[in-house]
Amino acid sequence: MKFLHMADVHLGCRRYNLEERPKDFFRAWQDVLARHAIGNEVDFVLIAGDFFNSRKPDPQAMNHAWAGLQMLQEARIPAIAIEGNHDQHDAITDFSWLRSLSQWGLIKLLEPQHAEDGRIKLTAWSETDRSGSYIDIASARIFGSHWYGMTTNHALPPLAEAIREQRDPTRFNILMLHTEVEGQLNRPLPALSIAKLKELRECVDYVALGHTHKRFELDGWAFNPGSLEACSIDEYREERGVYLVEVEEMNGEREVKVEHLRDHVQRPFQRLYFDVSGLADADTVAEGVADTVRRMARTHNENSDAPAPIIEISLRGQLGFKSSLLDINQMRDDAQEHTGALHVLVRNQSVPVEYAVAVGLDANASRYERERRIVEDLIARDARFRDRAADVAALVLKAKQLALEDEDPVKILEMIEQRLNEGEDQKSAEETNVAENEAITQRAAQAIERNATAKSEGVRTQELEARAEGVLF
Ligand SMILES: [Mn+2]
Repeated sequence: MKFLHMADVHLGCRRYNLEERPKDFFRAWQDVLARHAIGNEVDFVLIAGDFFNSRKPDPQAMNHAWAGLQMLQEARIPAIAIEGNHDQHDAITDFSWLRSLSQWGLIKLLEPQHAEDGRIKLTAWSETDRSGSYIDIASARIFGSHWYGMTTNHALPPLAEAIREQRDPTRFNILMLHTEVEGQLNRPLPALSIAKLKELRECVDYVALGHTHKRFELDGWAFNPGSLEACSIDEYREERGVYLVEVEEMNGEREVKVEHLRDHVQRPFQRLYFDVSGLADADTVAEGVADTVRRMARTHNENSDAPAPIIEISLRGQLGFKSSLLDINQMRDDAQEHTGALHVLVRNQSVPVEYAVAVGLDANASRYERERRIVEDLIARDARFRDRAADVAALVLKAKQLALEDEDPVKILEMIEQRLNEGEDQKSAEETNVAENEAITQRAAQAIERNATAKSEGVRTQELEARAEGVLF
């Protein structure tokens, strides 16, 4: 037995409002079907949720769905689907487009029945009703499920109990499940914990996951293929594709071969970074960006069949002038023209220099050191204190410490005044020194000048040099 497991097809996804984007999702879906489902003569295709990008797909998305499902039907390959969060039925009505596709014979939508007492009832697929919770195809028994969102941890035990009763030990039991899994999205409260998922282990031979748009696998038993296309540029680096699964039974031994295929047609993405720190004006930034594009951007050959890339240019660092002076559209148009990209996005993620505090602070710096640096940077913006920002920062933190220790406010004030005055005294002393230094320098300059004059006048140089030395050292 052979089957193809995909998820997150997201037909109708129109990111960046580009005409071409929904077609990208269609091309990926069509290519996967032609090459990996029909090409491998699989027994069935699993679509583990988010077939559509929306529960109300537009007519174009419905055409795309129909065209692909038609291909499968002609090849006599059944498509088994469950709902995902994007195409889940609306609670206020019994109708949904996935249910309609199921009624029309284009997919088999598997849905458990939820009884009022919290128990789950699983019914066998009925070709007359075109509905059911599980179905037998080839040597597999395939169970569907709903999208449970944040309640997945609670929904799973009753589902597992129902599967335990309905599983067929002579078959390869598959559960299709659209869910976020612990450890994959770096969120503090994952919908499904690994421990809860593993409770299914004794009754399920293969968990066909969907939802997370990147490939991951758990214990060679639960598989998440990733989406077919990158739904946003943030996903472009992720590994995504479909699983081709082969199950062979020989003399009571079962061999399961799972292969992740990623070679279907996809829109290429590229992300470039440009650091604006220290650049004097908008023209310099524009020139720098243009240079980066010429050195690093992928260019598209009009004569090739490969799809043109979507390129994102991200401006980073500290911007030393008003960001409104940047001509973002000009940068975008220049990059577009140079690369022949389908689309160029220029995102200004730089920080205005006046807001940039504690830049370059070591990541391991202590809390005190961080606080001190931030206060110091803020103080340094005030010309009156710029020269002694470090001292004033220490003073601010000292005042804070005293306040936290419930010191008398009058005493804190006295301490501040005293320290500030000390600073002033020191400053005036420094100013005196500067004045003295200047006077010395001036005298030295005069001496050298006299020396030069004297030389030209033929006066004995040595004597004058000695005189200059007396002044200088
Ligand atoms: Mn999705």
